Amino acid sequence: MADRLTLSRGAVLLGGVSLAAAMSVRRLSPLQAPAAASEAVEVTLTAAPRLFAPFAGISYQGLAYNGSIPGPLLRVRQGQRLRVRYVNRSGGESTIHWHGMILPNAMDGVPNLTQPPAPDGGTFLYDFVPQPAGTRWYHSHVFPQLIKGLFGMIIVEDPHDEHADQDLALVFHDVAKAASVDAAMRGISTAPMVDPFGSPERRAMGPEEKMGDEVGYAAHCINGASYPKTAPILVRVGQRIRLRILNANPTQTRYVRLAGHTLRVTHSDGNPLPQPVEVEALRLGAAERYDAWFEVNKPGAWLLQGLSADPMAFQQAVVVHTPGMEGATPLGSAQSLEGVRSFTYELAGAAQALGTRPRVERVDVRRSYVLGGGRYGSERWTMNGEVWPNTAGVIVRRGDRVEVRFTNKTDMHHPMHLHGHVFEIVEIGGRALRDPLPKDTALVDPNGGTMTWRFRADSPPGRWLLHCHNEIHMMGGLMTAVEYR
Ligand SMILES: [Cu+2]
Repeated sequence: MADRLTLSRGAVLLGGVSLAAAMSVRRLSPLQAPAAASEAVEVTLTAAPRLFAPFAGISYQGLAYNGSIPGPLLRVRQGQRLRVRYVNRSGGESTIHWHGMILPNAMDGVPNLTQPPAPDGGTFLYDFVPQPAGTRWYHSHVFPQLIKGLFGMIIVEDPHDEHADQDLALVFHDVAKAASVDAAMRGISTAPMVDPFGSPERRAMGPEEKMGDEVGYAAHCINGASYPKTAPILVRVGQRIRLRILNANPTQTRYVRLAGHTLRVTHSDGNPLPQPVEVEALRLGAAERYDAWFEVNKPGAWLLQGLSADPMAFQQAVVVHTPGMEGATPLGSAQSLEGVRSFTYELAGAAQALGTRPRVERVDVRRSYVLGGGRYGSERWTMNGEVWPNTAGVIVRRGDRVEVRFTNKTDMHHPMHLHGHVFEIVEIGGRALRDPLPKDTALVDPNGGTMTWRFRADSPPGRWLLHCHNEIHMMGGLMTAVEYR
């Protein structure tokens, strides 16, 4: 199939990929020469059905951008304009949401809220200057197209970033069992919880608790392939490697570990951390990203893995090896988090003692949401007892300082996502963060857990969705909006 990324005069295309590259770990091209302010990146993205077979015995009728799951890796320099001509041949209405971007509301890609969806066979032009810099992503905002494969990573290069010997994009994604998606939507799924032992998700559940809302997955992938078909990453002793990791799973949290190494986390959801944190494992809620670095100190072969209690979890792995070690048995990690120092917001934000409060600041708009619902056999997931579109929004004026607080009365973590803004986490479970964490998606703890965000309403005016990024919960009503008046 022809590569449908197209160029037009005066435009540059960075990070374009061929279909063949879809099956390998994509090595990002080195930084390009700075582009002139007048230059734009022009891309055509075509969504269409694709049979996806990452593992023997798995043949999944999915959807793909330009024939590839995940979609092409897009790469632009800070300040460059991006023009994406979206050609929708998905078989239904569709949009593209630019997750983590601050952009004109009409470019945000929410069907019937910010734009009329492109009809099947139709097109839509997305035209904006991607910002802020960092690791972001794009995906359909029409259910269940994200679940079926319409997602990809977009990187906005920051000219001030530290040098990396290799800069690697790793999209963690999974093949959902369609019947379990339907059952989860009705709250009667029999798919088990697969979070690893020692994880907060596992600890939140009672031993006899009936789930009903879990989605089951038939295959686990990184960049379009399952281990052992994932393309290995060749590294050299002395190199410093930057990993940009996205959890594109529509419902599950992913833990990621590189055997034999610690990871230095520098960015959360593409935004620089107050200071880097050293951990043994990353924790990524649905839609979260982390930039994590490691140094190669000795020859060897190691597995970079997604951890879960799913018996097929081994599929989500790639081999990282030094020259000559491609035949060696790679060192792996146990599928457990017991005794493992994994990333937490509290660690990265230097959480203070219980009972501390975020620093006093003028706040113009304050909103509290109780997250509820999700009982066995129910399809309702609520905010203050209501489901979208009846949930009360956050009404702001441009320039307002806004505080949003969540209290999660359900027994599941919720990856809450705000469109069009970067917020700061300032409080978790009654502990203030000394260094507020800049993010666009954050997991709110269950069973009465709290989290407070602050942000400035200085994005382009419009209606910006605020919702759970677990697709089942979002479709069950766990959604509202920040509205500029
Ligand atoms: Cu949720």
